[in-house]
Amino acid sequence: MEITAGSHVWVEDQELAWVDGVVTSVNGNEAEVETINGNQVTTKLSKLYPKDMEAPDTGVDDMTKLSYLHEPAVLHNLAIRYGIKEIYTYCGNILIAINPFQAISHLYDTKLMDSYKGAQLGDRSPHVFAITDVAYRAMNNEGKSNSILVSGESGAGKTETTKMIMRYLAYLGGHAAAEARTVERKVLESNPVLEAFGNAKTVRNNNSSRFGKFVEIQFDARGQISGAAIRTYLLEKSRVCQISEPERNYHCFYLLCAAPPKEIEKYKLGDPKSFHYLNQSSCYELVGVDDSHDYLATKKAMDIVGISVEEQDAIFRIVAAILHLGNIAFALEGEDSSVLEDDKAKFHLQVAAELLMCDLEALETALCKRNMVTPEEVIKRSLDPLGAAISRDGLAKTIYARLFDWLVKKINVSIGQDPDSKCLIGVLDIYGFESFKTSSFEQFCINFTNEKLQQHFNQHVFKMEQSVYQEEEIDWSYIDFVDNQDVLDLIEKKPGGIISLLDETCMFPKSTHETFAQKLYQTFKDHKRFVKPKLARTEFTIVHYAGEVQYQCDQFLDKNKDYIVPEHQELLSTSKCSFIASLFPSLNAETPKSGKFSSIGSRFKLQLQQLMDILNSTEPHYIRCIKPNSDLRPEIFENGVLEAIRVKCEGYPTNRIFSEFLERFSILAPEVLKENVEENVACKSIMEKVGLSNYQIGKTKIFLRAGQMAELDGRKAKLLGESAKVIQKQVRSCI
Ligand code: AOV
Ligand code: MG
Repeated sequence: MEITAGSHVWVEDQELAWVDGVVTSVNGNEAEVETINGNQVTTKLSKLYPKDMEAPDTGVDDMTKLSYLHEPAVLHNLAIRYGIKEIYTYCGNILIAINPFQAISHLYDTKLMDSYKGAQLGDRSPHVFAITDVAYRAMNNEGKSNSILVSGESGAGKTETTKMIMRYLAYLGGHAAAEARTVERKVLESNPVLEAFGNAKTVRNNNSSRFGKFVEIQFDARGQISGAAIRTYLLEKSRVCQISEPERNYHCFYLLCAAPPKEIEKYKLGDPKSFHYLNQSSCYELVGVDDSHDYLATKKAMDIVGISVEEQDAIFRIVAAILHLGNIAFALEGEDSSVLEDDKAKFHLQVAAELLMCDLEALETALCKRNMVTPEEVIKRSLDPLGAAISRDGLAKTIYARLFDWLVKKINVSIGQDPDSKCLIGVLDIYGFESFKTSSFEQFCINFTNEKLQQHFNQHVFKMEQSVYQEEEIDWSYIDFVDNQDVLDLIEKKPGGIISLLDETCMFPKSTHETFAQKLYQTFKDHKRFVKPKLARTEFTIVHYAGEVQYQCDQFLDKNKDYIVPEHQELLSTSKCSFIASLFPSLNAETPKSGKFSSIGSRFKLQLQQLMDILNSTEPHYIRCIKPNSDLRPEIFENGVLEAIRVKCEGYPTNRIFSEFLERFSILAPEVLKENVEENVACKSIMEKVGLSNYQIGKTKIFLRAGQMAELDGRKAKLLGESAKVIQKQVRSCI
């Protein structure tokens, strides 16, 4: 569209992201703009976006109703709605949810649920219930599985949204009789249990999920919930032993430290500040969270999901044992051996052994020594203090990870699967995109997941567009869309991708993180999604769809190795606590030989592929969550929504029913209305007269390329401006 003096435009602003204004003059390819906050800005014409002066002041509840589908228009619309506490907006079939960071009254109550039941999408204001209702109805009517995929950066509101979806599904598919309601109650109460053990405060979110979750809710032929399965993905293990300011460890540790005195005494706990695994950060409490209340709430939820009192005791005993393990400090003895540092360390060793119900000396040996197997004999070799601390942390992480897996398995058994269920609704809540000061292997896996999901999303949006075009019988065959396949290849291609190279490096005994980094630099020096930062020796940057993330390779090798020290395995499999022993079943011929390399990265990749296969067999529905900041500028990672819009823009982002189009633009060619032709012909005539091509005429609508609507509006404004001048002239000449 031609931008001239007098055009209403959006111009980029440091603080506000975008600000609107009026062009006062144009000089070559630069323009002067007077913004509404009174500033004069000089900027390139190409950086200006036309503002739709006909857009309603209260915003639109579906972004596809916007005439101009560009970033400022989209953000402005979301901002208007957010301002009036409308956190949900559609973009076609996609629901956009902006995190309100406060409870909005009645937004999720039963009365509201009633009102969404059976309503068509768009009949009522946008809501997570509406999308869920569509999925549920589609499943019932078509007998096909559906899925609801929730995405967005860390802290955007995915987990909260997922819980609302599950609540609404329990409402729709719930049982009338109280005794039959156990399935849905268990499904809902699995959330607080898994959050206590799998969520933690991070820089981005006080209740950040540190694992991915796919909940499959099964329904019987009458549409009632008959079972459920929860799959989880890669829990962040490193957090158990290592946290940095201002983060916290997993919630369960703090909950337990705030337990009633009887428990505190039983587990010999005390102030969280006294535990190494917790005091690496000075954050112990969370605003608005009462740990002692949550401890009891978690136990109650455990009751409901079917975890017995004895099991609960064993679980919290393990949690306490991990805290005590962390306090076992080592000192150097002789040249390269280690001993317990002091009496404090001895005390914690003793308590840890008691709680784990294993032999005290065996525990100490397992921490400080390693078996060296030679053809003749087994020699015990001492570890130095650093080696012993790594050994200790490894043990703590393994126990925690096994405990988490146990919880998931237990919940699944307790809820029960319905073998006869034909249809299910899957709800996906993964960890959102992350970039920290130091991003490690965990962030690499998390962001890889998000890339996978983004690809699924792109393809889905593209398919949806195609189906609209098909319905209207317009030609779409030449529309191409940009994909993130190149990033995925970089990460997961076999052979040659980062995960493959990492596995190779791990199997080669002399490798270090430096040789790994060198290998990456060599292999991907021309890859446009891979950057070697200047002066970097062990860092690399991936240009993700959502932005650049710099990864630190230091711990990639260790973290990729799925390995349990045989001495640890041996120790815990002989624990007198049957619960603990069961977490460490003796190795049999089928499990990989201990010591043999098995890769976390490759297994994760496989799991993700299986997840994608499941998702591809369902009808997907998308919810994109946005985390706003004070001026609602999405942080760099919130490109998801814009990405959807970009995919849309590759095709025909705007369409209008013929009559609407004529009403808005017939002024550009008034003669067409007089000719008494068909509406579609009239639309065509207008486009021809204005000199626009590449648009398409469907059966009931005209489809416009990006920018064409603005062009038409520009012409109209000019025409109105000219006729206004003519009128002014006429008026003046009359006076
Ligand atoms: P996430 O799941 O997307 O992040 P959460 O769902 O945990 O984000 O949301 C973060 C916080 O935002 C919550 O703890 C709530 O305080 C608040 N919040 C989110 N949605 C709502 C809502 N609909 N109404 C009120 N408050 C809300 V991460 O798990 O970090 O990627 O890994
Ligand atoms: Mg979450």
